[in-house]
Amino acid sequence: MPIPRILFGLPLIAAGVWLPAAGADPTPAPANTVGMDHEVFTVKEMTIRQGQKLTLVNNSRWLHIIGPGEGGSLIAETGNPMRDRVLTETNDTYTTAPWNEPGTYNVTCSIHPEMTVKVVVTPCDSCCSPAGCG
Ligand SMILES: [Cu+2]
Repeated sequence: MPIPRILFGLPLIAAGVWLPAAGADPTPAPANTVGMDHEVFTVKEMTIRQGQKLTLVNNSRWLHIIGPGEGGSLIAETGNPMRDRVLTETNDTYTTAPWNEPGTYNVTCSIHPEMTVKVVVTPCDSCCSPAGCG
């Protein structure tokens, strides 16, 4: 009696599920960045000044597909410089374009709907332009 082919695939599936949990943890995300652990951003909210960029760091061994939106739904937002979804792998870093419009925005992960970080962009004072505000 031949051995069913599925029995050869099961160990590979099990390895794909459990191997990311093995080994040393990746380096934590630096200060003033948004880290990504397994199924969570390391902060719930990040405040930046108008004209600043935002850096997101995947400090987990799991993939994340991040973009504008909330609760795992990627939806373009007016004023949110993230236009497309971005795939981040272990130790990967992504820096957005400048956030030029003051307001409150959301960034989420389409793989992990629990992952949403609020980005608050505060306006520059009248003393400086957005380029010099950072
Ligand atoms: Cu994710």
